[in-house]
This record gives sequence, C-alpha cells and structure tokens, in this order.
Amino acid sequence: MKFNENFYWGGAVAANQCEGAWNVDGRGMARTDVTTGGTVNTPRMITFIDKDGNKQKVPNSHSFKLPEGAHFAVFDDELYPNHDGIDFYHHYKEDIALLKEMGFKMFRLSISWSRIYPTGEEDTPNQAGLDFYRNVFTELRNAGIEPLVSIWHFDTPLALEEKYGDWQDRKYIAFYEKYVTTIFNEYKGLVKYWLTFNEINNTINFLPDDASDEQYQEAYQHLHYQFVASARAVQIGHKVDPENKIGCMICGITYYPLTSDPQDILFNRSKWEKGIFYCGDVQCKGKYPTFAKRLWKEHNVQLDITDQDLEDLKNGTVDIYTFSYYMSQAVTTHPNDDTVGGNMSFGVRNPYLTYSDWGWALDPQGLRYYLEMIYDRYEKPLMVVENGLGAYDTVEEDGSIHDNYRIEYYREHIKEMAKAIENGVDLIAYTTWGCIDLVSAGTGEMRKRYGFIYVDKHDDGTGTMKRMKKDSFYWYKKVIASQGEDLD
Ligand code: P53
Repeated sequence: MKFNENFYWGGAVAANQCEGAWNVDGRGMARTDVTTGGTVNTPRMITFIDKDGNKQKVPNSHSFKLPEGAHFAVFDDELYPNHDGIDFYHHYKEDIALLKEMGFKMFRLSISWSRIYPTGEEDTPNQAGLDFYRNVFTELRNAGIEPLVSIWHFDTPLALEEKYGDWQDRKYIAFYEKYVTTIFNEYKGLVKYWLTFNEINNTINFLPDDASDEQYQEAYQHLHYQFVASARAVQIGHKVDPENKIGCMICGITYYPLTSDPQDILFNRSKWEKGIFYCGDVQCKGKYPTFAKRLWKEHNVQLDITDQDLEDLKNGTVDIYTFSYYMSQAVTTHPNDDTVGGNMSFGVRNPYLTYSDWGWALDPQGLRYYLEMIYDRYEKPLMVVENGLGAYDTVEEDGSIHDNYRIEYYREHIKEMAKAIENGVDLIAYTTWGCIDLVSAGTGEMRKRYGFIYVDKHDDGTGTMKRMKKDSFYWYKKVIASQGEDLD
C-alpha cells in the first residue's frame, strides 16, 4: 500500500470561484467582482471608472494597477461570472453530501476575507460571514471530512486595494493579522489545516518577460509584505492552537531546459530559483535565499524590510509545504516562437508532451519530479492541494457525462505520486482542483470544467445550477475506497 490509511484524499475549491452570493449578507467586494469573463484567447477584463468619470476596461493581470484617481466599478452591460459562481453559498449542504458520498477525507476551501471584514478596515467582523463558514466547517466535520482552509485566495478586499494599492503598503500586514486572528480564534477546534497565501509566487512568476524595473519593485515588495504577513499568521496560529498546521502554497511548475545547451540549463535553474525557490525558501527556511540579492539587483529593487520583519520570517516558518501542480514548462534561451498556453504564456512547446485544450502541458512525471525535488530541499510534509484537467464536458441525453480523459489524467498523476512516496517523499494529502465545476480563475469560463461533479451553469450566465455526477465521480470514489490501489 503506497498511500497509508491516514492519507487525505479529497478536492479543492476557492470562495470567489464557487460561492457566488457576492453581495449577500454584508460581504464586501474583491477583485473578481470587477473582473469579466474571458476565453482561452481573450483576457478577462477589469472594469473601473477613471478620474474623469469614464468607463474603462483593461486586461486583468498580476501587475494590474488602478490608475490614479480611478475607482473599481461594476457595469450593467458586462457579465461577471464570479458574482454567482456555482452558488455554493446556498448549495453547500448538497455539495458536501456529494463529497461525502465520494468518500472525501479532506476538502480544501477558502475564506473570502471580505465576508469577514467587508472593507478590511472594520474593527469588528461581519457576523453573517463568520456564521456561514462555521456552518460549512460543521457540515464538513459531521461528514467526517477534514477542512483545509486557504486564508487568502487572490481575494484582498477591494476597498483596501483601491486605497492602498495591491499589497503596496505595510499596513496590509496589520489588516491581514487582524483577519487571521479572528478566524483562528473563531474556528479553533473546527479547523486544523490552514494555508496562508494561495500561489504566492504568481506575483513574480506571471510578470511579463519585458516587465519594467518598477513592476519588479512592486512585485517583490508585494511579496515581502505577504511573507511577513504569512510568518505572523503562522506564529498567531500556533499560539491560538498548538494543534494548528499551517502551510505555504506555491504554484508548482516543473521547469525543464528545452536543449542541453549549458545556457539553457542555467536559464532553467534561474526559473526554479525565481519562480519556485524564492518563495518556498522564505516560507520554509525563514530567510531569503542567497540568490535573492542578485535578483533584486538585476532590477534595481530596493525593499522596505525591517529587522523585525527578518525576525518574524525566522519565527514564522510553515509546518507543511503545499502546492498546485498542473503542468511542466520548457524554457530556452534560443529563439523559439512555438509557445504554448494561449492567453497565459507557459513557455515553449515540449515535443515529448501533449497539451490540454487550454495549452497546458500534460505531464504526470513532472509531478513526481517536483515532489522529489521539493522534499529533498525542505524535508517537510507535502500536500498536493490542486491538480486537475480543465476540459470541455458533454452531457449525454440521459444525463451521463463520460469524462474518461479526466480519469486518465488523474490515474497517471496518482501513479507518479505513489512513486514519489516510494522514493521517501512524505506526501500526506491530495486535493484535486475544482472537484465540483466552478468558474475558471484564468479565463472566467464555466466551460473549462475540472469537476467530478458537473454543475449546470454556462458562460452566458444561464443554467439551473443542478449538480450531476460524471463518470469520474464513481471512479474517484473507488480510488479513495481502495487507498489508491484500484485505479482501473
Ligand atoms: P484555471 C495559472 C497557472 C496555474 C495555476 O486555473 C493557476 C493559474 C491561474 O489561472 O491558478 C490556480 O481556473 C488557482 C486556482 C485556479 C486553478 O489554478 O485558470 O489556484 O484558483 O482555478 C486552475 O483553469
């Protein structure tokens, strides 16, 4: 048996992509509420009113900056898919019953910060928001499912972003600290596993190749404030309840050099350093890696870092390393126009791999490589907290959904996890992404589906929200029941 009986099999979602109920029970707004739908080839757009009162739309990106004097706005003639999501807010009981039927041991979900502190600056939390998550966590516990809670999943209260920029102000550390103190105390005994920042490394990873020094300055500063906020959260979490296990969350991409040219090997190494190790080292080792100074120097970055910050980083290292894994990425220093990833750029085409309909490299072995590489570096328990295949699903006349491509995807990834475990990796959880269909983060689409459970919701906003079991639902149930032995 490769996966022991305590292994956490499960699935994952994020508040802003599934809950809907965006303006219900006192919730404040987040960036996703002013972000439209897109497609594989067209970006999602952020909507706002500029200083002269004109309506504006610009492509969403990690380095988006609200222009001086502008304010975010929702336009009547635009569709915002996250507003309704899949209405998990009103369907959570039904959804959790389905997860229980599959035999889930763990369910990863996030708390929407602006449900708890609508503008981020209130002194007292919003009771209705606290109640909602208490009900959800209780429902999970009653179903025998361990909650794994992401404290931040790209959803800073919009009011804070408008006032202080996107993590460009030291004040954020205190706002976040107030929020985490509230939820650690509130859910003590109900929640034990936490993640501080979802895919924290995206801020640096998704900068365009030609990013300016100013963009680098902002990205590294943004990250530094989040590192300190994360480290303080770890300390607070441990103090409130020593049982708490708190993890970092890294967007895990396995980088490969396209050629054996030493230039490419070195370029590939720099991708790992900047994209993967920079954040992981700070959060796991409690200090910046040796190459950090060189990275900053490259772009004339001058960071606001205090001695107290460095002390906090040291005292706030995470208990577990968690990450998402969807793809590997081939990189090269040679001219090459054969890029992949559609709307989001994910390197050049790797001739040994096939790609999803959204241009993401299908590479189960890359997961094993990543697991072994990271365990070797940190020797902390690992969790794969996102992995999955975004695909078009067809509902047959009788309501069945034959998603054998998804089963195949999971089968191969689970086999590679088993090999990593055999190689000594301490892997303790696997929560597949979008175990129930939800709004895509990258494209805002519903038709990019990940679930074992289908949701009747469409890109034009129509749909009954009815839940239906796909073939993969029955398959995953068997996998869990057999502790990963029965993959047929
Ligand atoms: P979607 C890009 C690359 C890898 C992971 O992504 C990413 C992204 C951002 O789109 O995000 C994570 O929905 C993220 C989830 C997201 C999931 O991957 O674009 O943590 O919120 O839904 C899948 O297909």
